Amino acid sequence: MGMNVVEKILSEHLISGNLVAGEEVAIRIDQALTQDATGTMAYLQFESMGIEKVKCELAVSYIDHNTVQVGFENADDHAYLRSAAARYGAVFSPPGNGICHQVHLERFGVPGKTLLGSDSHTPTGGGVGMIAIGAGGIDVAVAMGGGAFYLTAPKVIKVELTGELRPWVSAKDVILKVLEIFGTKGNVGCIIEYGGDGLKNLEVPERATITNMGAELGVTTSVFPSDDVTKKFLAAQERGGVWHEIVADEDAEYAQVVKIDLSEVMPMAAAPHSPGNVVPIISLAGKKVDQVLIGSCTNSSYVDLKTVAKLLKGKVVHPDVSFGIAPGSRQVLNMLAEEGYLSDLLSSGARLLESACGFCIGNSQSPGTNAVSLRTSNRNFEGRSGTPSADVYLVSPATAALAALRGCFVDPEGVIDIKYPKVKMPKTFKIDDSHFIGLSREANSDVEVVRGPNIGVVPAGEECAEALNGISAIKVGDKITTDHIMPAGARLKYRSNIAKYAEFVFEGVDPEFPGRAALNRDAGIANVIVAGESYGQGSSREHAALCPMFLGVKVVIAKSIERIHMANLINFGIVPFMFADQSDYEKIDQGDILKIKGFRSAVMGNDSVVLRNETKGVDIALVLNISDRQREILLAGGLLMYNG
Ligand code: MIC
Ligand code: SF4
Repeated sequence: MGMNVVEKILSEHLISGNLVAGEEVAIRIDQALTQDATGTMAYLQFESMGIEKVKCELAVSYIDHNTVQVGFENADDHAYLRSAAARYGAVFSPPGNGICHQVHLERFGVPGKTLLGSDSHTPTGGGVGMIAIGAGGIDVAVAMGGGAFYLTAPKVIKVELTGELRPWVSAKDVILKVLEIFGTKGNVGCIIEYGGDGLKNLEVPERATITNMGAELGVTTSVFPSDDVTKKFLAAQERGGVWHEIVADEDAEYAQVVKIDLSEVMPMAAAPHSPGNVVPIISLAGKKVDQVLIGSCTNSSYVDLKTVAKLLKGKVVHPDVSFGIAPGSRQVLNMLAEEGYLSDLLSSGARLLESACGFCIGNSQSPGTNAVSLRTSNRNFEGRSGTPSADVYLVSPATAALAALRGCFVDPEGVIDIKYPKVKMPKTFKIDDSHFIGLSREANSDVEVVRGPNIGVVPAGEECAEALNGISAIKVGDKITTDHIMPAGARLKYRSNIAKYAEFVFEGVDPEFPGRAALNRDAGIANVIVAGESYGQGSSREHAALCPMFLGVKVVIAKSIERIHMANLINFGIVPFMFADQSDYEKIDQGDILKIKGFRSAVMGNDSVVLRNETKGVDIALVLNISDRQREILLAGGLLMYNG
């Protein structure tokens, strides 16, 4: 039987288990990526494992999230990460180099390799034919130490692309179409593999936009084959030597095949407040816009920004619009500058933002009260921009540029006075690796790791207790994202300081939660989080498990939990139960006393799980659908304790 691209790469990396959808398998990781917001914890955990040096082929430590540096904390984090990279043999990408996913694609991505990154948009690497997966920092730390990564063997879904995109329609519209088809929930345990004739019409940066925002589907990752288009991209990055072909066999099988004719895709937007809330741009035409921001790891490539520059050349953006651009990398910014496109953008009224996550993570450029903001990024969760009342729409760079010009949503297909500039890929990119530190990847045990006052310690987990004596400390609804659980933006600077960061758990949902939870914890009562569907959507930030653990959360009971968050909960000893019958969600209110007699034994898998709601006098059946290895981790009180 023939193999698809996913099977080809995974089978070459398989350490244990069978590649049968739904089974737990362990794979070897070739490359690891961290960014500063999750990287400090990842490196602190790496250090606490007592590993002397990075053992996978390549680890790159990027600084791209916390670059605002209000106060000493961010700079302390940077110094810690820079010294830790030198000490343990990782490559360090300093602030200014660009957004991790864009830079990794340009300079380090290799077809057929596995990449594990402590960031949910790591699947961007699927654009060059990698199996690139987002995970919690501790899983990445284990991989950097040469350990395996455990995942559920995926169900592989083929998205077959035919035809060619029309003018004004771009890769962003394709992934929005995919989101419209699959939605943001219910795709756990799947990998999307793109194929079909239409592939030849999609360049690598376009492919990367598609795999990047595949994260919003909740799939494990997305991947494109490595073909002539990939070869051309790598050659243009002067890395042609790493290319080899990886395409699906003719008789490869898939769990499901979905067809998309690229010529039928229309300009789209994800409307507030979910990337899955997809509508055609034409339905928004005329709606007033206050802010337009172009950038983020989804749409900040050279071609993206050049398209915008060509559209805006010689014109001035609407006076009511605040317009910002954040080129994804130093390479992109330098090329735009050298070729004059940056000047076109600046003359049009663009505010040049740092080549970093910036507005996307909500640590700058928050829109005004009730403002309408158009962004080319990948997430528009309520409040993520820093302004809870703002309406954020996710769109393509071309759609964003037109809105900046006219001050309102414009249906591009109705535009007659501006011609769509079809920008070609450059034959060569501007290569300058001089700003990376430690490309030799040699560890140096003489380097002293710098630990400023913002660098905390990793809190220890506690062994699983015999019985659960708990309280429903908070009850939340469906689609609670990690941004709800652990806000980023202004709070990002506390990522290395768990005790401080824990003061902001559920800040935008229920600011009283941390105080209440800490009181329960100190009284010896276990905190339980009760949630609806798709709990923990979004980011890979393990702080969304680590900080609740610090506040004494022992159990989450939900209708469903997203993949990365589920793994993070287990890694920090929080038991992720599901309702056996989803309607039992109604039988628990906040403040109810909850008990499980044989808690430890239930975690072991010996007993069925019955939760007693003492306040309501009812029993509720729960399920714990995890592997034996995960049960052991929970019993030990988390992965660090399990690894000893
Ligand atoms: C995000 O886009 O939400 C982030 C910030 O990049 C996160 C990582 C983090 O929280 O540090 C992600 O996507 O994993
Ligand atoms: Fe950075 Fe935004 Fe990409 Fe996350 S989604 S890595 S915050 S640019």
